[in-house]
Amino acid sequence: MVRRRQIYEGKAKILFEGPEPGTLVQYFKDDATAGNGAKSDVIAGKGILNNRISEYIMLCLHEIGVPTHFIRRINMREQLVKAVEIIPLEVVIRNRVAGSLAKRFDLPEGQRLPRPVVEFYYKNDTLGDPIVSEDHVVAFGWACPQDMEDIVTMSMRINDFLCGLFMGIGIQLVDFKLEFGRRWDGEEMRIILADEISPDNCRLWDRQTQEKLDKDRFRRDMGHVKEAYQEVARRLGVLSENVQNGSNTSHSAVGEAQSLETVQQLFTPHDGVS
Ligand code: ADP
Ligand code: AIR
Ligand code: ASP
Repeated sequence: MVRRRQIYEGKAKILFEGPEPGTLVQYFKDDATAGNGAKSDVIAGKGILNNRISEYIMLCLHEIGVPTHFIRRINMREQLVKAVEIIPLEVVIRNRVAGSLAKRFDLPEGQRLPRPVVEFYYKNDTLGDPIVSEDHVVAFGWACPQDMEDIVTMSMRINDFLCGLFMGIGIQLVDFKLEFGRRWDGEEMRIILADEISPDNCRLWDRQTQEKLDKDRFRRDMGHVKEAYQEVARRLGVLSENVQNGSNTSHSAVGEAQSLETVQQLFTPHDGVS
């Protein structure tokens, strides 16, 4: 087992130095937080599910020509990614009213927006990630107008693709958050998609029942958080064989959750990293 230098520990993930220059290992924890850490808990198995779900989505996006940081999954909790200089923005794309948008304009959650809405939040926990305009972004030097055009174009493309992907598995993509970063190839700079795409940063509602299948279950104390994430992974077809069928003969969500806990205990940071 090789121990690598830890670069950063965030609320949901840890970044380690990668095996080659310009790479990082992204380790998915089971920690869940809301309100920038005001509320926190551990959801056993969440990291494994998010690692898988994000891998699948990043690979699909690569297929349609969206540049991403994803290189390959290393093990149950880790993936190898290209190191980027993160643009300190949370880019939120909304198809329906929910969450902070519902609060800000006192609108009912679920209302369809006539066109997708893109918002930018300054990524700063101390300030509570305040919403910012493109003018703030440019004036404060976080990104230039060309960067912003690239970010919006990529975000809309990702939204179009993901809406279709989730529609195909009976899920409405209500909204989601993206992060982008800069990557240099000699003199040339390219903006690529970074971080993760998972139920931690998407609102996913069952199309038929409107059941929430995302982190709002944790934020709003609704329970069955892990089961909801598992349902997303199951519908995407990324729940591994041992998790779906394993030693556990029960195919209920709870049965799967239990076998998942067993599986995840086998993995610690860096198992399998060569
Ligand atoms: P937070 O920092 O908000 O607590 P996480 O726990 O998810 O969030 O930590 C992951 C951190 O790694 C985030 O700050 C994110 O911006 C950063 N990050 C994601 N992908 C990359 C990458 N390819 N290169 C460098 N940093 C990245
Ligand atoms: N998000 C924003 N900051 C962190 C995250 N995960 C995501 C939420 C939601 C979308 O961005 O998961 O999908 C909009 O969040 P809100 O709270 O602004 O309505
Ligand atoms: N990502 C933020 C946190 O972990 C906000 C959220 O997801 O609700 O606290």
